[in-house]
Amino acid sequence: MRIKGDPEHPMTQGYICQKAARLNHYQHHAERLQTPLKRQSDGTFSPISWDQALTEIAKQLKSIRAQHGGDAFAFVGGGGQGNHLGGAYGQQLRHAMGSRFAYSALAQEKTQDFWVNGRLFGDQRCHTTEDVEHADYVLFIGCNPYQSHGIPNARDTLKHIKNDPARTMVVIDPRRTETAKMADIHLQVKPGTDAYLMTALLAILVQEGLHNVEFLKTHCTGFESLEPILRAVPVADYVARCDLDEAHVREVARGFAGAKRGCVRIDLGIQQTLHTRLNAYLEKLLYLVTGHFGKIGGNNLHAFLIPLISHSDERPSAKRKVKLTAHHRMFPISGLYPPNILPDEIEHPGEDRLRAVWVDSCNPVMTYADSTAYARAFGKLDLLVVVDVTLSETARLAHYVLPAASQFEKWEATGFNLEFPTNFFHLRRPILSPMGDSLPEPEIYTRLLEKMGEIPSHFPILENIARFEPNATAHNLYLAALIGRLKLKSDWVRYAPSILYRTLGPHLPEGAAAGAVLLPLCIDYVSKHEKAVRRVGFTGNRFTLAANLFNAILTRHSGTLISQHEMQDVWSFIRNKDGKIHLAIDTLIDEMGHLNDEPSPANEDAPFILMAGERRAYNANQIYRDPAWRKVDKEGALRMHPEDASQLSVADGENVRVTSKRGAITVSVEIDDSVRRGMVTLPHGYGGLYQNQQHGPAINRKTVH
Ligand SMILES: Nc1nc2c(c(=O)[nH]1)N[C@H]1C(S)=C(S)[C@@H](COP(=O)(O)OP(=O)(O)OC[C@H]3O[C@@H](n4cnc5c(=O)[nH]c(N)nc54)[C@H](O)[C@@H]3O)O[C@H]1N2
Ligand SMILES: Nc1nc2c(c(=O)[nH]1)N[C@H]1C(S)=C(S)[C@@H](COP(=O)(O)OP(=O)(O)OC[C@H]3O[C@@H](n4cnc5c(=O)[nH]c(N)nc54)[C@H](O)[C@@H]3O)O[C@H]1N2
Ligand SMILES: [Mo]
Repeated sequence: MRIKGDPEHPMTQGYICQKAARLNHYQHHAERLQTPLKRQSDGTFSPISWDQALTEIAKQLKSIRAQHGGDAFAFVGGGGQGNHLGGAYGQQLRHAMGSRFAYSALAQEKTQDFWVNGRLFGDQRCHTTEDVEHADYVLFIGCNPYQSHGIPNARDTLKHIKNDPARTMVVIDPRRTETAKMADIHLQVKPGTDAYLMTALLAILVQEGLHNVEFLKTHCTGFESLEPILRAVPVADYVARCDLDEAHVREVARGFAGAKRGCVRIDLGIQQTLHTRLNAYLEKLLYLVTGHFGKIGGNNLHAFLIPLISHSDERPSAKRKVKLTAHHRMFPISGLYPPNILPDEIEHPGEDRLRAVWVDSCNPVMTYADSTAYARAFGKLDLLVVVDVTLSETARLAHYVLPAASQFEKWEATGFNLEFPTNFFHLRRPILSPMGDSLPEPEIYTRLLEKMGEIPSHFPILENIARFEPNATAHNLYLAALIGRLKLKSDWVRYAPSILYRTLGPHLPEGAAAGAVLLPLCIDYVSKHEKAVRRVGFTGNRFTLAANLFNAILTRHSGTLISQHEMQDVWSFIRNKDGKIHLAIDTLIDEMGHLNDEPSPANEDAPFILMAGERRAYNANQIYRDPAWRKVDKEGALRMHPEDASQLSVADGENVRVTSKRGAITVSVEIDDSVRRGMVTLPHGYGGLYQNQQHGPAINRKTVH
């Protein structure tokens, strides 16, 4: 009937973002999938039963595995925005196939960041977070939290900073965004030049002696490799590249260094542009060189319950086997391969090409770069299966489409719990029954593994024990039996989620079977963060503490705090043996020192820089299908500065053609003086088909490569 925030939620206290408030449009519309579909030879889809679908798919997967080996298979996606619980179940299929190829959008936007974390902190899972809420000096670089909500309770948090004269908000963005309008200082940087700007900021810090010598000495190694390069940076030249005023840049460097509690928040504006890997390094150096790390209001490492990524160091060593892709010879970062190479890996002429792709919770044909290449490559696969709630553009190309229950219709959770020092978890319960024959992912993958013969349909010992141990706070006997079974049958370790789901799951309260996979994660969490878990009120001995945490997650329907760390715990999260942050990343220091040798990108043929993927009031990646939810900006207009528009004699609302090296699309213009001159912006998440009509620009079809 209506969606409201939950005041009982321990983190949000009832704050919700504009997308959440309209979630009904995502799950309640005319194009929800209701049954499994099989593509016929004439290209149309026929509804089939789950049994037929999974039997046929299992047979084909096994035959591909037998003939070509597991690496002919890739798993793509596996958890989007807010639906990460299914991911744990989905990855089992990749293990069953014996494939190492996991592709996801994370490897399009964030793996350079994870890679740098690996070098600095010793493990790619050392993920950093920012305590904007308590900072008195915040640098927002290439992000617009007012619209995208990348920080908790974004609009309230921004308002507090704005209204407090003692706190300073700096926004570095080529557009005067909704966030920039609330800022004390807006550096309207030229798009793509952030590496110059951040290097200049660091150079000013070092050249003016504003760096935190004590912090660098106590907590870091390698500053001596960085320092001479920064001392030599010609600040004025670098700032000129960014088309900014040097005095403003110096003011920001000094303000940030002098702040008591400073932090940096970044996102796509520096992650999907030029120099992305160097950018990841530089933004981290900003808070490390000033010592705004490991304290309230600073940047920190944090604990997490669901491990969304793994650690995969690409450097060859005796212990490590790195699986390179067949065509691009690309290594994984955090266990993930980058989507941009996927079409080539499928179209690769060798015997070792990809032949089967499984897509879950993502829509590569729309969201990964170069839609045309995706559509062409997917057409060459022996098997394409898509698990989705709707007949997405990717699903339209699939051999089989499997209908997932929506996030209102199943137990779900996000793994984006990236808070420090206090962290939370929210297992959301279903409030509606699955539409039609749709099923939650845990059920889909478990049935498929059974069909493939990877796991039996019954585990008598475990089922019996689970039945006789109904008290959810004490799973000791069950766990002992599970560990015993897995020791005897080590092949099953990789299927632990489905085994827990089938055996313990049915005995969990309110049908929360899908939550069974959280039990081992709680045990792991408690073993790593026992004191922090106790600090938020959990009790119990070595065995029951984790069960109590698990039980609270299952039963506290508004979510629960799971841990509260002390600030100094941050240092124990660092994985380098010496406990220090290793600042010297030679390749990046070299790149930083040579930025000035790079020619400015030539733009004679293309006078405009396109930002292809802005977050706005009415986009939500490719998740909302029915355009009826958009009250304004229905067409996803191209934003253009008034002087640029008048030079081109274009009026507001008029159609223009946007042409890039790749091709062209027609879009309508919105004249808007918040964009820089010479820059135009298009929104992400439009261009999808609904009732066979395209709504707004499909940006990855023509404009991006
Ligand atoms: N409303 C809405 N919210 C969303 C999403 C959505 O689709 N809609 N998607 C979610 C997802 S998956 C993500 S990853 C986040 C992304 O969240 P954000 O990164 O905050 O959002 P964007 O609008 O993509 O980009 C941020 C800013 O980068 C600026 N920018 C562009 N080029 C440059 C540049 O060269 N330098 C600098 N410094 N800035 C630049 C843009 O003007 C923009 O204001 O949002 C999440 N939240
Ligand atoms: N040009 C350009 N391209 C971009 C971006 C950009 O800014 N510009 N942004 C990039 C970024 S940051 C991201 S994160 C990606 C996002 O792109 P993707 O990773 O492809 O994710 P979504 O667009 O969120 O697509 C989610 C799909 O999951 C389906 N879905 C929703 N709920 C469920 C569920 O419970 N189960 C299942 N099985 N499916 C479900 C939806 O129907 C939808 O088809 O796009 C990237 N692509
Ligand atoms: Mo994203």
